[in-house]
Amino acid sequence: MKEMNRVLDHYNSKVYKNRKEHMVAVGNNDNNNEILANVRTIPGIITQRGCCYAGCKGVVLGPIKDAFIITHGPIGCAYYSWGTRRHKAKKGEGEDNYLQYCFSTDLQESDIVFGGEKKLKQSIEEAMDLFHPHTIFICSTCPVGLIGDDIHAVAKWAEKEYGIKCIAFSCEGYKGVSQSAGHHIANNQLMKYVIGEGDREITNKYSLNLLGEYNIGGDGWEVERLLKRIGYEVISTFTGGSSMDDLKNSHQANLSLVQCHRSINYIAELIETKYGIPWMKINFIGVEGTIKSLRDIAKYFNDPALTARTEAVIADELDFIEQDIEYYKSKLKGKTAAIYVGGSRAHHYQFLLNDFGVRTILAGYEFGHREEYEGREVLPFIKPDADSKNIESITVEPDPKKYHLYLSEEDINKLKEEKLIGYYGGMVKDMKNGTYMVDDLNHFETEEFLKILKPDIFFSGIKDKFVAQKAGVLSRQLHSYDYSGPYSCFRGAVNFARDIAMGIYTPAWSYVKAPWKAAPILEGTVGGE
Ligand code: CFN
Ligand code: HCA
Repeated sequence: MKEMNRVLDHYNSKVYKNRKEHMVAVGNNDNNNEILANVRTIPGIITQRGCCYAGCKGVVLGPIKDAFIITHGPIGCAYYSWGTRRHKAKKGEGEDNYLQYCFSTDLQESDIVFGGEKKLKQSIEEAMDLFHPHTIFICSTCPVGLIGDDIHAVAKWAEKEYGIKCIAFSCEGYKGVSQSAGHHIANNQLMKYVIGEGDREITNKYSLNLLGEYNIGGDGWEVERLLKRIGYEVISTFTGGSSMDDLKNSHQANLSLVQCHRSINYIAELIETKYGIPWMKINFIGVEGTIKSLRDIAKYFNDPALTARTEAVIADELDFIEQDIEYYKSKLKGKTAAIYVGGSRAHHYQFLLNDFGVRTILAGYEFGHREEYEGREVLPFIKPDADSKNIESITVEPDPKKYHLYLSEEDINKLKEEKLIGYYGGMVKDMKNGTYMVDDLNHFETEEFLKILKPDIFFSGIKDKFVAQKAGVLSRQLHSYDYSGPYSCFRGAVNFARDIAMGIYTPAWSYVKAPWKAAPILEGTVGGE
């Protein structure tokens, strides 16, 4: 608590009051660990958050390999959302892959004054001439919303003119308070215009959608490799490495798995409502998490042969990494970490750190909602025709609203008694007393917390990486994995541990001295009151 107050004490009273509500001293507050989240950042504070356009174009749409995405706006927006996120994709037989390209209308001042629709049409003509894409996405940036270009009309024109699919996304950067709004906009359009359009023949009765997996550093490929070994078929991954055709066929899967809940839970729920495909929350970050997830999926399908294969693959994968895990545990045990990432990794990666005995002492999301911090009461998924005996400990998170479709009041009470209705999600339940949760951590607070808490590693993104390194604290990027990965599943855990061990034990640290250790520093009050 006192550490938190030392950071807050620098603020004027107004900022103090606001930022205090975004911080929780876990187990040491009168507020039941409640936190303020998903609200706008105080203007002037250097936040790490992205914008609505980044969430729509960069996060959800960007990884779809054969959609030709035009950023309607300044070139800087297009460039920001291109390349750095490290979502990977392989070009399949006869497929396109535009991931290495960055397409933009490059709006100039005169376009802002006279309107940009003409330029957008020209860009589409040029795209058709040079690349002949079957799908074009148009993504708006802030100025487009301000000048009022009708991108949806242009999309309709393109569909008619060229007989292609052209979808417009009104994801102007200023909408919402973070990238989270952009996830919604992207997903809603995919639901409306893409999902359900495919008619691929699917024979495997263990077919899956992998939702909220963007194949950063190859994570999705590693998950898929594992699932395939067991006998599953991944129909679509939203959206890492997927083609439009994969997404169009996602309505044919038997079950959807949700890795990043924050960016995609709405799609899982919509697919369930529209096509009756249930969904299950899983987590393939961390060895223990991966084992539990594989077992939960097997439980859902409830086939002894599949369960046996699951156990055999788990044993084999564990055998493969066992020595490395023991080695890295010996190197990392007892170290401390701070994690500050978008909307789900700040929680998921705590499990992976636990696997190696690394304690998380500070964690927060850029844009997680309260449920990602505090969790919410959830009910196990019940198949409409299932009786309650089959549900056991399946960790699934359905929409509680729909629960009553499947269960009687009596059943609900029985489940409550058996404690099968539990608390799901929420990082707070996995954080030890005496640690801190901070929402929308800014540059100033980052520096202060690093000074006070002195973690061995700070996991975050490119915007604050150098704040940490200049403070003499090892930084690893948990958005892009710097240049590494995959970090998912069993083998990814070893890659992760190797990267941290290399960072901690590099002799380079003997050449770095934090500025405040080398010379006196001036201290002042932020916001000046
Ligand atoms: S890949 Fe995901 S896992 S989608 Fe989301 S909430 Fe971002 S781009 Mo950066 S790394 Fe991050 Fe999550 Fe889901 Fe990535 S923690 S901030 S919008 N995110
Ligand atoms: C985004 C994308 C981002 C940024 C990463 C970072 C990503 O929010 O626009 O700040 O290092 O993962 O690429 O989250």
